[in-house]
Amino acid sequence: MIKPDGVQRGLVGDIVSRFERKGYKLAALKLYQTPKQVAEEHYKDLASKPFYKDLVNYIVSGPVVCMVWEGKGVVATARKMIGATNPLASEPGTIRGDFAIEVGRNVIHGSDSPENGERETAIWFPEGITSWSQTMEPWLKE
Ligand code: RTP
Repeated sequence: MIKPDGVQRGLVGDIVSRFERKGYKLAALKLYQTPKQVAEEHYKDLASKPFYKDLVNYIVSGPVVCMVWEGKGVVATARKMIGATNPLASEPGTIRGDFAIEVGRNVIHGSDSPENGERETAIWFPEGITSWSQTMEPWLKE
């Protein structure tokens, strides 16, 4: 999920492009104004943290871009591409390392396990996602 700061700052294209160029397949994408209860459900494991309220307010402060990416090792590799939670600890070349300074404005969320990827897909895409499996061939040749 590209968080509201990433959308407002015009980073959507760059971020999508990084995952595309890596070779991952975009399975779902939408611009979405998050209802408060969706943000609370997504971050319910952090409900006892002192920053939880600010985090929920941040996520609902503007539209986010929800995405599902597919491919070999995508969850672990996406975490590497995203970088450490605190952008000051993120390596240059990662999304947070390149674009962020504040932990509370760290541009992007990525699922931390395949199981949480499934859980979060159900939260953010309750309408379901349609997988597509065409080869490149029909898009290159008439
Ligand atoms: P995310 O879920 O967004 O990918 O982040 P994460 O796994 O790297 O980090 P997590 O510990 O799950 O925290 C979720 C989000 O909460 C905000 N946060 N603020 N003020 C703080 O100390 C603090 N710590 C975490 C960040 O936006 C973080 O991404």
